[in-house]
Amino acid sequence: MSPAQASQAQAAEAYDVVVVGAGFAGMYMLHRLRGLGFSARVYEQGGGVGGTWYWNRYPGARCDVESMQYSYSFSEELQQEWDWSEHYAPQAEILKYANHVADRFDLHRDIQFDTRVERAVFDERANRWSVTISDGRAVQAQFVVLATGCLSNARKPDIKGLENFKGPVYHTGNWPHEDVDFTGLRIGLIGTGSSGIQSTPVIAEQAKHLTVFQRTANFSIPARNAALTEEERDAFRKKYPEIRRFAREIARNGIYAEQPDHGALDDSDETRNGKYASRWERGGLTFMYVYNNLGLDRTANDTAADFVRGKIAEIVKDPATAKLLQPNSHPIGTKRICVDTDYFATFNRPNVSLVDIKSNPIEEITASAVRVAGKDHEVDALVMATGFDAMTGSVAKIDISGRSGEILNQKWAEGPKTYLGLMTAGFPNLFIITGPGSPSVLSNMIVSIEQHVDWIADCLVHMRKQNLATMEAGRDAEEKWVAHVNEVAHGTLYPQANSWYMGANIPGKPRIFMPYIGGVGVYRRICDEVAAKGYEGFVME
Ligand code: N01
Repeated sequence: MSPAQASQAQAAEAYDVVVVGAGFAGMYMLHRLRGLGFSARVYEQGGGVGGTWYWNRYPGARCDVESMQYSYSFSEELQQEWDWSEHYAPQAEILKYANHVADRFDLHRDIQFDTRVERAVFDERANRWSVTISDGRAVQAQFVVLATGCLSNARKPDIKGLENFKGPVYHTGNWPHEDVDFTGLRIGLIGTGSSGIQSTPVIAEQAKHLTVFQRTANFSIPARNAALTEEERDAFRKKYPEIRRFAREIARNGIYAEQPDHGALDDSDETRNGKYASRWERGGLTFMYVYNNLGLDRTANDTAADFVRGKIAEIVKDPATAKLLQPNSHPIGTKRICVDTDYFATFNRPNVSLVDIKSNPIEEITASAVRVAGKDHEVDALVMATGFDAMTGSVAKIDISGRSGEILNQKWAEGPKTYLGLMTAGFPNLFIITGPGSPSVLSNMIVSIEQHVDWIADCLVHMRKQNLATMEAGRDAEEKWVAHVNEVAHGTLYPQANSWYMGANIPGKPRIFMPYIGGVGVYRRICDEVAAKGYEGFVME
């Protein structure tokens, strides 16, 4: 290196850690790093913190995990002082909470907004990452943490003629920041996952007419959302130590709830249906926890699926519409179960219609209509509730080059490979928060985020103490972990669904069950044991 180059290199902006993304993962990572004395810079493509809650502003957007649990646990003061207004907080309130956290812990000063990370290249001689950001600069860092989110790469489907549509086209995952008023308009909504199911009843109340285009009918459980009383909040707060410990160590999915102790077929039909009915009345994701084998045994699963199909038939007055809304293509729970407010009842409204695009796919979108089976459904605006390139989509948008110039997108072309979901071999000092191969999207995300951030933080402290320059996943450990993740998944019913967990919603994406389904408690113990054994399976130098 010439003296000029050396002084230029010295002048380059350098940090111990670059964090990509200022959602809940990036925010907490920054907080921990600063507390440990590491220099860190966060780059965030949005104009503010909050990640998924910054982008997903569609009508009816809420979390499907109760807010008292879908919240940070790392600060006792924070969890005691914040008042959630409802059991399931609306998007705006969760975003307000994210901003409150950023203010309270003074995070903004180390976050650069409206900035994408375009490229990250590992320099083997210097053991440093060179990170190119969208303003054209390259910054240096010893470590890069991808806190890019699992459902952050919104996907507009490739439907013939979409570019010819004259009205506005919205995507639920990238909703405008200003109010969108559907009053007096005819709206076409494509997609019936969680986003479509949450937005349908709200749009129906405003629109002159709403036409829902359904490819796959989905299971949905009523949320039974309600305001939280001060007594309920108090009771929760007093119980937080137990709730948080349970969520981290015992619950499979990081949610404090009663755990089932027997299978669906162990009960009589009458008892079983009584239990389903009481869960249905209670509402929420925990519908699936009534028995311990609903995700494992198809016959057991069918009993729960039949119950929900029966409820749909009870709610929806037109038998043909009810039949279309009854899911039959996958076992219940193997696609993310939805949680709704009045979704099925919305189809009883005179201004709502359902169009089956499974038997007759959309032929074309014209300037003013969606054409199905030769019929033009006239619409003024389109809402795409068509989901995300999940788990790997946002990582893939960054051009990442590791040891010997290996390209991450090429390495993952046949499916993502990681060790513990935290690192991928050949890419030293690059961590992923809630990456593929970890419980991630199968869990209460904040529980998984905190676990990963704490594990990474401990690891960086260990490296600093031991004066280690690099850490990376060992190839053998990675192969074994990938095989284990697959084996566990294939012991369940999950791979039977064409879900985004499987990459099945993206044409050409490899069909691999991406998250680790072993449960957050089990997974945490594995990660802790690996660390206790001197980061077994990782190569540290
Ligand atoms: O996306 P999805 P989402 N033509 O992928 C359809 C979380 N989340 O945004 O099933 C026609 O689930 C697609 O049809 P099919 C939650 O984890 C949470 O709703 O592929 N249709 C499907 O119906 C959730 O699981 C909350 O046949 C097309 C829909 O679009 C995840 O985010 C709220 C199509 C996409 O459903 C994703 O949910 C919202 C095409 N070309 C989201 N392409 C809560 O916390 C896709 N579809 C409550």
